[in-house]
Amino acid sequence: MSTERSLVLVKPDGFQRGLTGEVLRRIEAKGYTLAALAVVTPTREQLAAHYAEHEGKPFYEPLVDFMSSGPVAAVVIEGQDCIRGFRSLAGATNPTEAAPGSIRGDLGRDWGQAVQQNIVHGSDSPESAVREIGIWFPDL
Ligand code: IDP
Repeated sequence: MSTERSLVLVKPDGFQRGLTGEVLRRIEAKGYTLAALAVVTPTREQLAAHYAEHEGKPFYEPLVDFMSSGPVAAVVIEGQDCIRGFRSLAGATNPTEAAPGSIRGDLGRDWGQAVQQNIVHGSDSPESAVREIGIWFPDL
């Protein structure tokens, strides 16, 4: 167990629905702290870097369209094992399958769109976290 940082995004669906405060509340209630916070409308270049591992997949273009459709809240959180911990708070990728109690399970909707509009992103490994924090907060 170690203190680490993770990159969290409140995606355009969550931001537009006014769920940013609820996501931040759950992060803070869990005991993680906020190291950086910004509201930005992502550029396609930023998203290409962020989602490089998914390039070529069927949901990639719809995902970039969706993520560039409006503002997101970009957040760096800090805390013990917060990378795995936030993934657990977020729940499974598909909101229909996400466990009740998780952000996606409680608040996410699944209308069978080309892309899952699942409210939040969280880094999936220490390497991803460092890479993603560099994309969203180059000065941090
Ligand atoms: P994660 O966000 O739970 O880590 P990833 O597999 O990294 O999931 O996928 C990134 C994002 O791409 C997901 O959060 C979701 O918005 C979208 N996505 C992933 N897989 C699919 C799919 O099979 N269909 C539609 N959208 C998907």
